[in-house]
Amino acid sequence: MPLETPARIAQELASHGYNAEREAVTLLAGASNPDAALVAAVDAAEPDTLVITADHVRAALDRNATARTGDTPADATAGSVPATPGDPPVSTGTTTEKQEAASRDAPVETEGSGSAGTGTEPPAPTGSFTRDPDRAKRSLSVQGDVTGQSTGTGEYDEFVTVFRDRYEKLSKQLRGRVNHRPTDSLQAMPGGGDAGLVGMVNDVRSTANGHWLIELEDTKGVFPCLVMKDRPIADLVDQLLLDEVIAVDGTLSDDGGIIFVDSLHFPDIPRTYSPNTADRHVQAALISDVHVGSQEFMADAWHRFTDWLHTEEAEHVEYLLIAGDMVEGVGIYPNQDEELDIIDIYDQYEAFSEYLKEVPGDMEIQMIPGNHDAVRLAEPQPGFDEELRDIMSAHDANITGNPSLVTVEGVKILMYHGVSLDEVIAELPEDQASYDEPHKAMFQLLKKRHVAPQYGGKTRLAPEEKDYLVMEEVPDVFHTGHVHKLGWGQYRKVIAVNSGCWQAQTDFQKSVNIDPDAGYAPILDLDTLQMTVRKFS
Ligand code: D5M
Ligand code: FE
Ligand code: ZN
Repeated sequence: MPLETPARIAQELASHGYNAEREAVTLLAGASNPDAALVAAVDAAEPDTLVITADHVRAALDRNATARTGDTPADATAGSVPATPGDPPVSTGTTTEKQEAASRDAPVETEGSGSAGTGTEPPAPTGSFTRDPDRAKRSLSVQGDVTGQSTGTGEYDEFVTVFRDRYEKLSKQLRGRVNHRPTDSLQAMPGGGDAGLVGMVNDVRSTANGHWLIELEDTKGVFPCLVMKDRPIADLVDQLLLDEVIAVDGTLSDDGGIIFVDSLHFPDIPRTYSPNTADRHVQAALISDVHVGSQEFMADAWHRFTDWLHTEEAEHVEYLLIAGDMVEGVGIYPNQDEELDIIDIYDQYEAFSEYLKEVPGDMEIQMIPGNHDAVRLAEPQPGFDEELRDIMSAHDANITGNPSLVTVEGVKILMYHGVSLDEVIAELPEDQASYDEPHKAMFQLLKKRHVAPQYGGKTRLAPEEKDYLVMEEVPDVFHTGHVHKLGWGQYRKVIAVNSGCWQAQTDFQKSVNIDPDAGYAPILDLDTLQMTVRKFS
């Protein structure tokens, strides 16, 4: 079997239990007899080797002239990537502000990748592209990860604690905006004066006259706030979700029993926020929802993606961030088993691990779980347990919980799987949040400074000592998945990206008209925060 593509080579190595550096795979693909070169490289590796490096391959090629020059003519396609359908430029770039145009060309290009071997001329083993080998320049650290920190036992008291923490953190962000009086002192105040309140939205209902009554709760009690329907701020009421923390300013009614609201504030992203950027030209691929184990998992698109990662074009893509739903899981939705390709959850992770091995071994991988993964469903979700980490160990990925604030070369990327997006989209008006523009739903979460404000619907909350779901820090990039729709945009200089999926439409999705954006990889320049989307399907 000729090994014609980098992904095939990576797969072949994976089947021998090896991960490989990108340059190693390129060198192997460039050898005129890649099969022999691969065997020689594996032989050159020490017994405890996990990653086949470019040095292993060079050593093998030097030693093994057969592999380098090829006694047998190489297959016609050897060393080149098969033609890909001439994909049109990605047209789903639903950017709202100045952004890099969507991908202009087909994702997989072999020209210049140094991987083309003709079989008649020995390719120079060092002629492949060289990536920045200086790992010292890389940095990736994680904050706000619940993994190993979970204290929750599910007692009622803990729900009180987590909500109190949410209130404390978000009210701190809002205190400067209004002159907050705790609800008990508001109750004691005479009517008619100015009043400000920071509170959690307890209830929103319309009055008989069409005005809005918002009940806000602080640590002392609840207080009713009335927004008149003819005020411009009445539009903001549509954007409210239960349990989010807001501030209002207004006047107390004559009897002192209600606030007539003049202004309403969300914690929000400061308008003056200036994002962090990396000090060098380096990129990250932001993906999610791989769903290995589903019959609809798009293996071919995945292979094209990982092939591309091995090319010169992807030279600067040094990080791969995966925002949950690695596998399809078992028993997630009714009748899901009818569409399973792999029925055992551990087998699904084994298979996922094999696909992950196609990713160049010298890329850094960061992953968090989603609702299809084998961790608790309630958020914050801890990272994978030891057993699953063992299964996925070859790539030495950085595995943390959902959500995680990941700082990559100075750029703060908030990764969250995105289950709350279903809720935001269901609750808010179409122009504020929809499946076609998932980034707009993300803007709402940024505004509320919380990844899953509303508790009790689809989003399950695990009671913890603190609320891990609050955005205490402003992220530079907000990366989610889950809704299987590609969308990105900028909200007050913060880049929001929903990364699509690698699963074709399921029967359920067909039945409810969800048309997934499958097989795309958003690529983010960490030095400029420009986005490009590449299509592999
Ligand atoms: O869900 C992908 C998207 O599809 C997300 O918006 C939820 C929705 N979805 C998918 N399957 C179902 C079922 N069976 N019921 C309700 N909503 C569903 P993901 O969980 O990432 O596969
Ligand atoms: Fe998913
Ligand atoms: Zn999901």
